[in-house]
Amino acid sequence: MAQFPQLVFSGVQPTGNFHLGNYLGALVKFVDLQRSFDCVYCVVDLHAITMPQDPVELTKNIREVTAAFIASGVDVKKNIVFNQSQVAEHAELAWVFNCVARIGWLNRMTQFKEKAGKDRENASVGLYAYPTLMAADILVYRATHVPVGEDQKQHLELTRDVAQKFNNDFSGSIAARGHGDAFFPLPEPVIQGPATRVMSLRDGSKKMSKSDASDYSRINLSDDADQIAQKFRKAKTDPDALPSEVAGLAGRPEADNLVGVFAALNETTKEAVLRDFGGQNFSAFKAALIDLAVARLGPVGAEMKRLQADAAYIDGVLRDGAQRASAIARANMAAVKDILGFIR
Ligand code: AQP
Repeated sequence: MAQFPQLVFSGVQPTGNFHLGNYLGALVKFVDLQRSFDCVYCVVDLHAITMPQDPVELTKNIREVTAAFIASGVDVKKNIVFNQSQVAEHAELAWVFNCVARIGWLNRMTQFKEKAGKDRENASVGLYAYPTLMAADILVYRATHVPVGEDQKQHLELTRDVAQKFNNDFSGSIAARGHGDAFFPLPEPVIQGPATRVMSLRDGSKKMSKSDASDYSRINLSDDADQIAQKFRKAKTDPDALPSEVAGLAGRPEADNLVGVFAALNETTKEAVLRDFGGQNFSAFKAALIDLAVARLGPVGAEMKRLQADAAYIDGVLRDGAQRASAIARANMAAVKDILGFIR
């Protein structure tokens, strides 16, 4: 298959309650990857409206996610940072992909089943087509690497299927226009580290989530030191001491989750954490976890607040990013139109 220049793309929904799972599952990797790759980081506001949104809150949340990117260390000069709705080619390519993807593929998507719940007939068409828009987000830049949490693995697989089917269906036209044997790369998910799936602090079997009704289930990036401490202190655990080896975490989802969070925040492994804390009870471990979390997240939250107070700056970052993103997306979309046989 053709070689593609390496490019990272990832997106975060501006749906409020930006939390520790989003931070460790996505943002920390965004910052790591910018050292070795060109990166495009997007606030996916078109995805946000697949569920009901209050317009005033949505505007605030777009700025909150952008502030979280910058406060976490994403370099907005080196990388492209923008909100999705400013680059029309995302929606345009998503339509093409709606005609490439098969209904059977979308019917298998577990996120739709979870979010639509029992009232499936009343879910928006956009929620159902979410994965084809996500495929367009990535492929409109012909991105090769996508840092995400584990929950997005299935959507990434669908993105690869869409890319492959497009390349197959239009192989003659792709070759005739000088693109070799493939127009789209098959993007690789980047899912690694001890916190690819951070779980709820109230229930170790549920993902930490923005939409959980209980604020005690998650650490928000906007939480202050007292809130972080209180939430970890109240976090569900079990009566046993911590094990000395990772195998001892099996069947103990809450303990496993807190050890994983500690390891990710401390940039180490679960093995190393258990070497230090094995045999200790949770109160000692939680005290150390609180100190670590406050030291690591406190400055990020404070910087987010400072940035959010300057809406003009954030909006300027997004506008500048959108112009740079548009230049790439427009060229790729023009090539897609030629491949499809559209007149332009
Ligand atoms: N619990 C998590 N652990 C690790 N990574 C996570 N991500 C989300 N939750 C966790 C990753 O964060 C990135 C941005 O996610 P998104 O904004 O697209 O979010 P989402 O999946 O809608 O976030 P939530 O909290 O799960 O929202 P709701 O409650 O609406 O379902 C992605 O890379 C995602 O993998």
